[in-house]
Amino acid sequence: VSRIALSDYEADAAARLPAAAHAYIAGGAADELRLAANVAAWRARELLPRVLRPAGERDPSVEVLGRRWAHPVAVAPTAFQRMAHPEGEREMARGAERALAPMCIPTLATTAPVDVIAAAPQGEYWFQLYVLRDRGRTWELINQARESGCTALVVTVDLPVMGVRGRERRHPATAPADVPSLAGRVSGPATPERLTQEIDPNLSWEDIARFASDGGLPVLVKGILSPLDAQLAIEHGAAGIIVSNHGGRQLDTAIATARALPPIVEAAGDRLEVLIDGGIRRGTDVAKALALGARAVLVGRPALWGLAADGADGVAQVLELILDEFDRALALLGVPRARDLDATVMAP
Ligand code: FNR
Ligand code: LAC
Repeated sequence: VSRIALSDYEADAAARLPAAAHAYIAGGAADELRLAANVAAWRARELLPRVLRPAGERDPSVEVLGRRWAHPVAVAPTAFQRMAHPEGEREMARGAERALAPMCIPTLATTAPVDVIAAAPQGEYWFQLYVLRDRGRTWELINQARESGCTALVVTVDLPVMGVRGRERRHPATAPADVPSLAGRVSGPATPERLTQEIDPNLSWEDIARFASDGGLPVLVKGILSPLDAQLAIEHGAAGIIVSNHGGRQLDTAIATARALPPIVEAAGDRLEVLIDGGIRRGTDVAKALALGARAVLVGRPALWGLAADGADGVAQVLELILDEFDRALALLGVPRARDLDATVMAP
């Protein structure tokens, strides 16, 4: 019982990973203020539990994009998972499948989506799209993702350029293996900085509308912080958004996601499904996100800590830990069904 909280996996991963991989995973933008702020913003919100509401039978399931999820925690897309483990995305998929957690497969995966899914075929998969300057290739990626069995397209819109990555510059990494999405496109050392230069910095809302109408999959726009952009997402055909500041890796001092959420939920109404990530480390954080109107949450670094610490077992354990905490939170809040969480359990 040496690992009883997510922070234990963080320490374990830090001890095992080479310096460059650890810097890439743990780092944030510039002064890394957001990284801590995302976590702190969840912690700062107070809960207002109810009592004497029978909680012997609990139901953590939620509905996302018309599909029933066993619980509200998914694995966020994170690039180059072979930096964390030699089997990379395959082990991540096995761990997520075991914990019944949907996994969002990144464009910058070191394993092609079809091979990720083959490793854990019972899982639920989304594809995270970085829109490349090469639109022909971009459409190939969308079509491959759909044909492989991914059920949604998550278009990440907060990386026209990489943020100011101080830790990464001090400990330069190269991608540990080929990135099939960009096969043959990059000569010389495949650093994260170089690979992300293939991403189109001129992406616009018209592109989102095109992916939504022609991609054959529901589109979730990832990286929304302003309610004005939530409104535009509705107007351009998105099925949902992911409130995210990219885990504090892009624009330092951008708003913490827990604080960005309420006005976005209000702007979205029931026309857009709202998910969120950034700094989710405890079951109570999951409960707060749902109480504030999110359908589900994603975890980025914690899944990578589990992967680095113990492969698929570590991923499953990290997810099961946070889910056990969430289950206890439902009982202690007096709200046994996750779907019934609402603002009445949040202190003003
Ligand atoms: C990311 N993130 C990310 N997002 C994305 O859309 N595409 C990507 O390729 C990556 N790559 C990536 C690599 C690493 C190492 C990290 C830590 C993060 C962002 C990720 O999806 C998510 O938004 C954050 O990680 C959520 O914050 P937490 O859970 O890490 O605090
Ligand atoms: C990152 C990119 C690649 O955050 O999403 O490193």
